[in-house]
Amino acid sequence: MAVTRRELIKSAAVGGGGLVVGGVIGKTVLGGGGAAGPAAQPTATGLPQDALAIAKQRNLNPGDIVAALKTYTPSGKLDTHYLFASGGHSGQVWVYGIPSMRILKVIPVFSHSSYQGWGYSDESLEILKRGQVNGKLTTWGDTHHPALSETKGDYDGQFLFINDKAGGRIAVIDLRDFMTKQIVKNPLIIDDHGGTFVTPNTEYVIESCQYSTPLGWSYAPLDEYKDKYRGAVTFWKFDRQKGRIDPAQSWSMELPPYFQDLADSGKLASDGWAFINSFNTEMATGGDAEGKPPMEVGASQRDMDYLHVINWKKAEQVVSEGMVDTVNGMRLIRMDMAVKHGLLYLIPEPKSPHGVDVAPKGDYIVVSGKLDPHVTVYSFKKIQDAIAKGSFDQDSYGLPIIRFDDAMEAQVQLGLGPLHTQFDNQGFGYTSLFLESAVARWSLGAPYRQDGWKLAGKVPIQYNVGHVAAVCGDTVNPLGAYLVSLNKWSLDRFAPTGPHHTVNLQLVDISRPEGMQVLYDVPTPDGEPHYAQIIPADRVKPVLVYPEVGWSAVTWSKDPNATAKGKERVVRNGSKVEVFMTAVRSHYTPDVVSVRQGDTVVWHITNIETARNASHGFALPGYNLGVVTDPGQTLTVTFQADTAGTYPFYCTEFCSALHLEMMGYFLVQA
Ligand code: K7E
Ligand code: CUA
Repeated sequence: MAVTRRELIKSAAVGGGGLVVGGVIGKTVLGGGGAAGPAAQPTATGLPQDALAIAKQRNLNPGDIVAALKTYTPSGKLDTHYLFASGGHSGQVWVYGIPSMRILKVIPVFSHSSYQGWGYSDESLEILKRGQVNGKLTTWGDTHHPALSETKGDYDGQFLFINDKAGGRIAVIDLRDFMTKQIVKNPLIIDDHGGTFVTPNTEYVIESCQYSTPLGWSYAPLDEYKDKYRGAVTFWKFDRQKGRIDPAQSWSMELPPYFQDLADSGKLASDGWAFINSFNTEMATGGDAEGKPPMEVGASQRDMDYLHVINWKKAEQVVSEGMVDTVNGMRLIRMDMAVKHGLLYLIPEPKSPHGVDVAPKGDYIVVSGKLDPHVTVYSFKKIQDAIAKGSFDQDSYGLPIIRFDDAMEAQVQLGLGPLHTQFDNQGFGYTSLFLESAVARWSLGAPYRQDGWKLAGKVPIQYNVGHVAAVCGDTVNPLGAYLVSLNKWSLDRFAPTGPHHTVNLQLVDISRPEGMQVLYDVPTPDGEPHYAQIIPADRVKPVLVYPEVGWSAVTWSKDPNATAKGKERVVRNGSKVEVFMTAVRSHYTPDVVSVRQGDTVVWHITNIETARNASHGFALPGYNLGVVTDPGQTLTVTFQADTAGTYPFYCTEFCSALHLEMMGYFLVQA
């Protein structure tokens, strides 16, 4: 059955409803019946201009054309959603637009950014220094799970948090200017994984450990693992007014040395609770060179690991009553206290669990075991009933174990290697199938849907999906429409670029009940993303220029070192030279700065522009310095003028026709 030009035009007009997608894939569907316009091959002067001829020449089938129509975003039109994706071991956060999948921004977080001067200005260096690990300035990170701030369980578009698995750190990004404002280092754990997840009003940002060590990562031999090694979860208190985590109001709970994994916060029915997976409840410690089982074998012997169920509302009370130890300045609820006050329960969970995701109403908790073809659904009500009944098993640390059958609501067979689940507005869950390279759609039982717990369809993805993200897909009001699959292997999807392959994000249309459709592949710029979140664009309200000229992006107020036009100066005080400079198209004032070798130079730069997009860079070759000031912004760079010489400085942002002339001389006299 060939598709005629008339049908194509109709399908374009209705956005896909007029065509059966997939039904005609693989056949010659375009240009039949003499409908194929004039030039079906590229001409000497370029591509054919007739739509049908282009489709034929590019070998596009109707499904491709529908996908193009759903994603193509004409020049000047804006995307309707933001995707905030972890940048993996780039240490950064990436912002994409949906449906175009255009990359909009890399937000520098844990790693230097040459482009944005992150890690070179005093302000950004100070933020990175707060996150140093073992006193070492740590300039890379492994970001895993971004979390948008929430109000009543919905994304509010104000802040974004992200963890650094490698350093056990949490960053706070302000979405007024998409800039990192704070990094905190967890004083108990050297690495993390179950972060970041926020409680429904962003009271807390949750971060839990991955690989156990003695708390504070002090030395202990591995044969003392059971006694000395521990896991932990930290509830970082977020001060929304200040836009910062308040470490003094934060607290932690000691956990057994089971490798804690993904976490999620309760909401609505389960508000006040948190859930954390674990693996390696075997407490394997490796030693394959000494004839012990390799780590991954030792850690996969048991059929069940433990879901950790934490009553944080009650724990908060225990903390406020002072029933805590203080370790490295962090208030810590010990395991015995947690048991005594009913703060921590375990529930068996099958086969190397990875993702734990709370359903929109907070009533069900979905766990995926990597080696189990099912997702296991626990009922929060059943968990509460079991706790009330008080009949538990016990682990070797005396922690109460709720019996599997007492808490389990359903198991849904989905396929191979289920990892992570998101939700839509139709009562469906979407679970990534890592081994199968597919995303499964499955129906939730009542009160979500009447058709019961069952698989409802699959879409193949390319390839080996980790997380999936749907629009508001982990909130109390998921919106459906789009899903992004964050795939680990790209294999053959892109023109080859050597042995190191990029990671592949795929946009999937989940709006149609009859089936999901992959719409678009996009390679990542740098690093392997894990989780992402999607928010409607109109919920995010960034400023386009800073509120006043002379603005500090860190304090969000007038910078005391701001300089106005006409007030530029160089102030010498002994061997300290302070420069108060303005930048505006197309000059710096002053444009000549002379110092003596050995002087300390404190260089304040104020971009006095008020025009959108009028950023100015400041590059100082020979001193490893490059920063960027955005319209209205003031920032400072401090350095030792330790090497005599002649150093032209210049603007790195092509800001005007006389951009190349936007330069000056920094003279260092021996
Ligand atoms: Cu599955 Cu860090 Cu959430 Cu990677 S984790 S995929
Ligand atoms: Cu300022 Cu180029």
